[in-house]
Amino acid sequence: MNRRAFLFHAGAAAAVAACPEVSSAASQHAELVLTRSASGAKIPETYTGLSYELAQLSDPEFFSPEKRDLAAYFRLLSANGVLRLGGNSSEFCWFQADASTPAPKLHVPPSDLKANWMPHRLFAITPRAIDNLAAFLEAANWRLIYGLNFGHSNPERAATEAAYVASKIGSRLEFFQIGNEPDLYRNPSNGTRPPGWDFDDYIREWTAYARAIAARVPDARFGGPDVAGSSDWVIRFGEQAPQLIHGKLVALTGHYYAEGPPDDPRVTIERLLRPNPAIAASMERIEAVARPRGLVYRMSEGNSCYRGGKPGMSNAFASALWGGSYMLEMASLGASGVNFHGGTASMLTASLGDHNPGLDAATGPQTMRGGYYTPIWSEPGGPVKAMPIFYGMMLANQFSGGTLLDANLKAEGVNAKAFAASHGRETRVAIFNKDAAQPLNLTIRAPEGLRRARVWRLEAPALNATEGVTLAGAAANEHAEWHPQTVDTLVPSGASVRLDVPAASAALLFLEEA
Ligand code: BDP
Repeated sequence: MNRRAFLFHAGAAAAVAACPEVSSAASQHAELVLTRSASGAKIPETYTGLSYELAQLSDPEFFSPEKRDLAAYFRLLSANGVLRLGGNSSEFCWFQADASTPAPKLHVPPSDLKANWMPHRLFAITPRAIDNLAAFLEAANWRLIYGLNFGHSNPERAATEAAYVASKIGSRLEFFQIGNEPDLYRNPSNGTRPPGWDFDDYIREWTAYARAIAARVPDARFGGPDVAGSSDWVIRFGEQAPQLIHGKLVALTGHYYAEGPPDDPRVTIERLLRPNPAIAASMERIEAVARPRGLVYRMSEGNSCYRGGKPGMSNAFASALWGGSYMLEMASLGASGVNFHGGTASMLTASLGDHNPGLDAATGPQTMRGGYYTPIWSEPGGPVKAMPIFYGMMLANQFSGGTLLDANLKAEGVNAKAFAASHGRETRVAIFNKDAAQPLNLTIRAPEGLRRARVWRLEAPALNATEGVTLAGAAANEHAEWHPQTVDTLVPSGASVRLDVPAASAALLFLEEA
């Protein structure tokens, strides 16, 4: 099966309304009306997340309290974020409890190695890596979703690893996941299970693992199925798993890569920024199963472009507008969180069977060697750096803990999205003008009279700029120090305020009630 068959994939049906009569520079008069939402849905404090390969732990010092700048970057992104560990590499990781623990047998895929996109080696995880991870999470004040090997392991190994993880991570452990993208296991490019292996096999095997883990860790909680793209698997899992493990399932999870693969010439910034109606359609089906069962849905791994990202897009400003807007779109559809995938180039390349199609397709010389979508750049020996998408995530994170408002944007012919949430007497409004050419001249109508309005802007020299991205006029330094530098003040008139949002930029408004 082709990854492009993703249910969540940006489909050809997505279209931006074209407006040929309007000259590209003309400012579009648009209106945004904010109203209290009947649902009054709250965005969790833990909404913002990052995802890393589990194999990142094969270097026990990668997540450790000594990584002060990395922990500071996590804190800058969110005061209460969630780190998810998993990815393809998790199916090749094994917990080396002590020197006598035998390594599992390396699974060699039945198909041609070159055509197989799973790792081709094992990664040992030692107790020291988990101890360091616990201290890192403490320093960052983040929580953890831990993904266990389900590809090439057994319930006993998983239970031993889970018991150690639970004992060290304690209350910072959100839940365990078992397996990564099991809906792709039977594909030849994956080869984790034989062709014909299907959901019924999955849920049977999954239950055996979950029960073995619960026997060792009585208060263990679980999320799943962490699929690549099958909403049907999410729905069936949500219907069946709760009874099978008696209330220990807390979250439904799935992945979302907007585009891919990077060597497909049709994968462009323009296509990335188009609206994708399939997101809302899938979320509606999933929420209908999740809500009545007291479950939440988290997008546990994803980014702008699968197979390691596309240079000039995934590491460019376009990804910031896409990522920030996607996070808030998912929040408005009821998601409990979003984890964007990243990490070091070597681990992300290993997760793909040492393929690096992004680098192969690059048109110019590249400073990055893979993993173009990573929100935080942290290569061995180098400084830690925020990538463009990080700033889009920072903007979206300002909505964490807020109560969603309905944001009705009328901006005909402009590819723009708006979201709003109230935080006590302050309303925060995000406007993403993803249109490459048309600025927005916006009138915003708030539900209450306004006293003050401040604006942070998310900007860069161009959509494909890989440098020079700023939020509120500032970029973070290598120690993750960032302070708003340019904060525009607007003068409200009653409950309205005017705001210009240039083409290819975003704005975050802080509206204070009178
Ligand atoms: C996902 C895998 C992850 C990969 C990523 C990618 O879970 O390990 O790194 O895709 O393709 O399917 O970039």
